[in-house]
Amino acid sequence: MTTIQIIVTLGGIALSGFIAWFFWLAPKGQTRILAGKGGVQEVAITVKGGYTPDIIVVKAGQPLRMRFTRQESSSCSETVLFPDFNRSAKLPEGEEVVVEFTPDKSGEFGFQCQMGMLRGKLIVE
Ligand SMILES: [Cu+2]
Repeated sequence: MTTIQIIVTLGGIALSGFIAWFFWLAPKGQTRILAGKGGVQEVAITVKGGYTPDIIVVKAGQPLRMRFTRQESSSCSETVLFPDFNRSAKLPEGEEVVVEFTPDKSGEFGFQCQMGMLRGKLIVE
């Protein structure tokens, strides 16, 4: 084989590996939050029939600021609860509500509306 053929073959293998990873192995639906200026991990969450994004990946030990905006009048979603962090917040329709705390333990922690019908997950690494 010539050098060119070897490069093309290796390139092909790398490409199919990437495609396999992309379609089958890459985590789906997770939103990874990176700390911005001041070291705060900040994310805007829309509440409308659910939480968007609903699976949020953050780092432990860095402040987390979640800006909730509820875009519906259904009473189901008017309160969001973080039972593992002892936090809850009322979400008036159309208003931005900030929930802020520093996740200090790693693991997966759910958040939800009062009745547990809407659910999201905080993954702390
Ligand atoms: Cu509910």
